[in-house]
Amino acid sequence: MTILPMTMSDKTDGPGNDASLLTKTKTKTERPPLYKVMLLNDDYTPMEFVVHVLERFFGLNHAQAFDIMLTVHKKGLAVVGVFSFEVAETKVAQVMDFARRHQHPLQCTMEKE
Ligand code: TYC
Repeated sequence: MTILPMTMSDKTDGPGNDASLLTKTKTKTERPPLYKVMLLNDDYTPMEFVVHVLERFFGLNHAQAFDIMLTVHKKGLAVVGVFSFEVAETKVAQVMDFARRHQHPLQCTMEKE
């Protein structure tokens, strides 16, 4: 009869508790990335339609919506909100679909912050 020494992987202190696997401790919790949602200017979409979009899909009051619409009109684009990937994707899709249904060329895009 031969007696062999036990290796680390033989020494367990219960099911799923192999002693050699107990060193992997998670030390950091990273926050998920955020995405800027932007509206782009064009020459055809009516100002009131853009104001309505900002109120309806981004929860802005009329004064806030009017200000952001004017910023887009003057500067070419503006960030209208910052969201998780899934929420940003949904907002962009909702705005693009709403604009298409009303036959306006309004463009809404997202970009990693
Ligand atoms: N430039 C448009 C106009 O003069 C208004 C407008 C504002 C269009 C913002 C798009 O994202 C936009 N009617």
